[in-house]
Amino acid sequence: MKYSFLFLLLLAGLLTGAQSSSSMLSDDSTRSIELREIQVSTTARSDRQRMIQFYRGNQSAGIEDILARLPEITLIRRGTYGMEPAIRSLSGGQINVLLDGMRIHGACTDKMDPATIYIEPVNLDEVQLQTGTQGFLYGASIGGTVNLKTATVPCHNTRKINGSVSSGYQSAAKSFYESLQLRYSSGKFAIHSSVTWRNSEAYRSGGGQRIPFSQYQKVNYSTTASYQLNERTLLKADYIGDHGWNIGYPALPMDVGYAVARIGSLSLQQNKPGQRMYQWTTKIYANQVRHYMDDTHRPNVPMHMDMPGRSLTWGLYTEGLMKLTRQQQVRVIADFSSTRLKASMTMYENGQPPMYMLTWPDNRKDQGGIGMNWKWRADSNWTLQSVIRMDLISTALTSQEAKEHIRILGVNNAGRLELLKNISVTAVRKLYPWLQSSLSLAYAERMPTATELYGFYLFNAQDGYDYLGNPKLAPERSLQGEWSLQVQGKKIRIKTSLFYQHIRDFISGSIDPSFSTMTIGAHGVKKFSALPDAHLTGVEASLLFKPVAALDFISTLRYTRGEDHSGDPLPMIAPLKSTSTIRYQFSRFFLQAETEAATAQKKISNKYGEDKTPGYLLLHVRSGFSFQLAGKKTDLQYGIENLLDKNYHEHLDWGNVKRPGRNVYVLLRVKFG
Ligand SMILES: [Cu+2]
Repeated sequence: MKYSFLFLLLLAGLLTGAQSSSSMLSDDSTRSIELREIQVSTTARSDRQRMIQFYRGNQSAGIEDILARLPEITLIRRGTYGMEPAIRSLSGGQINVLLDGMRIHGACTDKMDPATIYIEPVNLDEVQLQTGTQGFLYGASIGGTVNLKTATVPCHNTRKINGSVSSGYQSAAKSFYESLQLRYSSGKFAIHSSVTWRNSEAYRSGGGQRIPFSQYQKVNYSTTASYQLNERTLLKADYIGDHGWNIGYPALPMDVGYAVARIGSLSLQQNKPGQRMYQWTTKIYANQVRHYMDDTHRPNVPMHMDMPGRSLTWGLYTEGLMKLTRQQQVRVIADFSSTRLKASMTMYENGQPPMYMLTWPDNRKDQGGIGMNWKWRADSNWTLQSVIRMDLISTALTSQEAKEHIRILGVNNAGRLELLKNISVTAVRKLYPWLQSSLSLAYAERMPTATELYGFYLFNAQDGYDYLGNPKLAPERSLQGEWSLQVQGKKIRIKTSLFYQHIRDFISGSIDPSFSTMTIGAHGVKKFSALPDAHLTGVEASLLFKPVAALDFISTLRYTRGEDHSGDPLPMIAPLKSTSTIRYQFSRFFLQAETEAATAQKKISNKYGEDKTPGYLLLHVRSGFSFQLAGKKTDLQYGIENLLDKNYHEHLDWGNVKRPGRNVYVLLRVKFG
């Protein structure tokens, strides 16, 4: 019975797919947080809009602070900057991190540069987050997708330059934040540019100790130009440049001397191009990341090393949303991308000639896929949804030198060709007008990463082992389910989700005594291999309560457990964490108080060298108001984070490096034009 139902769903999905149609991205299982400032508040305030202030508590904060507030996301921290996002404890190659639908591969073998660092919150429009059961529409993944959507500027015939200038200061790291935004539009043409500069010194942790090598400096600039070809068609060109230098990573043995990313794209957006088509976007893009690690500022370096890396990606996709019937819609996507990676290490030992080797032997990954999200509102109480994705992925070593490196691992032909299949079905049932239940089931696969396939003596500072790739690794496969309940009242919304995930051929490093270490002081060599299985179970809950117009209360909670086949806890699993915010808004003034609490994490991975992490409770207060300054609309925001100056670290913080202590911040923004 169950199976025939599933089969019917699949069949229906395939049939509608042939006609190319799909479902809205903003469905129940997608969490998207709009961050754009509301210019004119003609629309009713939605829950999502009510969350805006919560997610952007501190206007000078980076993307990472916004992501950290999503209950589904945890961040693996190796430095103040460049924290690596994880969705429900899955990270790296298990999830997709996209910028406006574009793939970007970091150029650092030590994961210092996740793609999230290239978007400044001033340019961010929306964080689209899809968890495991539906998160593979844009690419094979077992853990989901985070897509950071940047703001677009509508074409108006204003012929006036407008924009804003912001300036901020934070006391814990004596950091400065300066940002300028400019917009211009004349009829069919619009242009939007921004530049942001951040300069942060080594911060002080709770109790007042300075954390060495926690400083960073960066400049990010972006330009978006759009031209209205006709009433329904917009041609858009985007460019983002990001330069970072002197970026410290206190939990790693090296810092970043210089890192640069160049990200460009050209897209064609059609609004209602056909009777049944809502929108169609076609985009071609290319990006390049260069990354130079530096250990020259570190004391007592046994052997100085140069470690440059680079990545080059280009790709294209076409994506559309169509309405099949009054009850059915379908989103379809076809995409291709190609990524080239290379990273090397040169070691300088006193009195010896320099030693050179590849850490990411030159490699290429080509990926092409098609995906579809079909949604059927069967009646007023039932909605059914199916996401299907197929990817053909080929990887290869691209130089003779690279092949010679990998031959040391005992593999002659390291090229791979894989067909990856991802599918999910979701049923949403309205039980009462105020109560909705949703159940999702999915099968997903993901390709091993370049590091897992071809990594060559990559030192992991967390467990102290040199890691070797394994070109023969099978794709990870996952069976997962998610059940959510949502209560929706006039003044209250409560959502809870339970999820379970069973991963086969779980990729993990295991000690290989047949290799000797390269890094001085390393405990040994681990080779990536597949554990028979691992599983993750978790719960998330959120509460939005608005008793009166001036008051908002928002609270979130999350808890995840992960174990491998032998019952040992998986590494990098955050403990129970809860955040609560109360916000009072009166006219142009607001006052906000927040708590952030985590329990101790005692379920630790000894194999991965983890230790127990104590729990903590933090308190933040924020306030702000707007006023006219010389006729310009001005916002002043200020607050104190970690008011109690708690000396703490989170379980996902490598090296137990303490987080910032009491931080007083102030931000002034003047709008003009
Ligand atoms: Cu690096």
